[in-house]
Amino acid sequence: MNLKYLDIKEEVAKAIKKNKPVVALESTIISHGMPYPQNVEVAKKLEETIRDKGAIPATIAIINGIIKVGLSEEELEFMGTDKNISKASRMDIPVIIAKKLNAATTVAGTIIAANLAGIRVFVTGGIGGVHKYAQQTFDVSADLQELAKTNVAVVCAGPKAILDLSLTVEYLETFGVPLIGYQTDELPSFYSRKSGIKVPHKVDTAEEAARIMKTKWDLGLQGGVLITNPIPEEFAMNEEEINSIINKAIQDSEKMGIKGKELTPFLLSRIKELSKGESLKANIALVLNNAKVGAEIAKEFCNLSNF
Ligand code: PSU
Ligand code: MN
Repeated sequence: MNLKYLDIKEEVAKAIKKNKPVVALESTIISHGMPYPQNVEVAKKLEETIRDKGAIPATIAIINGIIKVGLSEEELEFMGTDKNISKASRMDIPVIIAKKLNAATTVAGTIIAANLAGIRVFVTGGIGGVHKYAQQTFDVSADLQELAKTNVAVVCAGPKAILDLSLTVEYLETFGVPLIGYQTDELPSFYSRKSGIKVPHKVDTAEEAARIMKTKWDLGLQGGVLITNPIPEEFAMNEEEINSIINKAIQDSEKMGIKGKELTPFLLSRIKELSKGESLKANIALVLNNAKVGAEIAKEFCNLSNF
């Protein structure tokens, strides 16, 4: 890897070098997942939450063609307000860098950057996955392929409920990604704690999650670990209500012919409108909750490697 493409913030680089806990955060959630000003507020609050738990946050984005690992407050603000920020998944990264452009990194993009920097834990809201009707559209997020091959653990609140959860679980199984329920037997579905789908494995503590990561990589098994942490009960949305809103949003996207990388941001913003802002509140609560768990796992993982 040519280091000229990577700029790791000093505080983050020091922590990585000393094997102190670091948690990566994505920027697509800021630039394309939430409206201003909540996006910037959440980005800052996520970093604060991780610090309060004793880990160092590293929000990741591509700015002027450089992969930045750890952003300043101004850069967070920029990612939340600038209108010319695209969305970088694996396929986009070389183009954005070569053309010296700005882009927010998706889950896949953030996993790649975290791995290059040597960060093993990454916190987000929900991952991309197999979309509903993927049998016809072939729309499967590159997030799943990245989890299959790159050694970063991702803490999320489940695949977004806009997806086909059963097909997403099948895909992860085929590609050998350990799918873990954090203190739950049931796959959480982002806005709600339920899905009716069992997770193959459950952990009760952050230490257990860290041990699974370490064991996987000690064995030379390439790829990530997906830890799904349910939204706190008090913020969970009624499943039937949110599902009917999601279906309406999907119908709207079909009518408008929205496809490819535009689809996920469109659905998230339409769901927010249709739920009168309730989905945004849930989204904020779940991602902050994931930050707490992610920081704990990062600490435990460092402890395991230090002894
Ligand atoms: N989860 C959220 N908000 C988001 C996303 C996930 O709560 O904005 C983003 C992530 O960056 C994820 C991306 O990687 O959506 C998936 O996009 P696609 O389906 O185009 O791969
Ligand atoms: Mn897609």
